[in-house]
Amino acid sequence: MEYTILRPSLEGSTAFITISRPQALNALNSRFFEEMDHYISGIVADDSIRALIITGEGKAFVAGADIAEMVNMSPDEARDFSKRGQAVFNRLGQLPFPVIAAINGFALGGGMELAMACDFRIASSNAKFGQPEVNLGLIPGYAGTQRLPRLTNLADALYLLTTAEVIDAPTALQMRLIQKVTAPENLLDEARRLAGLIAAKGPLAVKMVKEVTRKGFEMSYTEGERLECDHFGDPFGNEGAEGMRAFLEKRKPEW
Ligand code: CO8
Repeated sequence: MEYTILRPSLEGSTAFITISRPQALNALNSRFFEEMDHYISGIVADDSIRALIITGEGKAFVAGADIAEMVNMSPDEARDFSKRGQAVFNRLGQLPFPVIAAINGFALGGGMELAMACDFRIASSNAKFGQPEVNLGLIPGYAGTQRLPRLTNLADALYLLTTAEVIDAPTALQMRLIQKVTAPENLLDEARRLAGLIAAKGPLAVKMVKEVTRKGFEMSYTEGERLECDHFGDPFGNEGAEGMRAFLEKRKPEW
């Protein structure tokens, strides 16, 4: 597939996607979801990739779903658009390596929902966040109503969802919506540094810790604890044995 919106690249074991439709502030349209779905299908089984970084070109990360595409949708078409977007964002979050949102500017509506579908988020100090759907008489459709209260808390989520207030990066950090704020010029290097930290760890352990944490988060505490225990033994005898031996022998592990 020829990408017209995504600009994928690879630096060693770190994959990058730059969303590049700056003339519309990278607004998410059907074509974006087709390309993203195709891209995910291509990298999901690639064992050489240890992290994916998603960023936007220009002054926006993503300024929302494409209002021009949505304006004439029927209720059924809108529901389909929502369902399709949710499915693609779920696939993104389920990739077997960490997905880092590097938020370079506006992350509004569907853009904030995309960022929330990633595993964690770093942002440049000039990034802006918000769920402005109610300004348009809409509600979020890419799981913003569900991920936001889980990432922050019910009151902060309802505050943002009902007032549509646009918040700055320090406020988003305070709400724990994002994990780190950097100077704009350092954003991608910081994302690269984090991807590098991850790439130095046990590959199977990173994959497993993501899967267990994400799956367990959807379960009761007791079920999640059981899931962790079920998987705890898996690295013994292979990657975990090497990691522990390397520690005792005061050397770097060879994964
Ligand atoms: N969709 C389509 N086009 C957009 C969008 C968008 N979300 N955001 C910006 N653009 C376009 C503008 O129309 C403009 O195009 P043109 O040059 O042709 O007029 C271009 O991008 C540049 O934008 P501005 O001139 O407005 O730039 P400013 O710097 O003045 O303002 C803002 C930047 C504040 C970000 C402003 O563009 C804005 O408010 N954008 C809309 C933000 C918004 O409301 N986002 C939420 C959209 S709804 C949504 O995301 C719902 C998600 C769930 C969908 C579920 C499926 C049904």
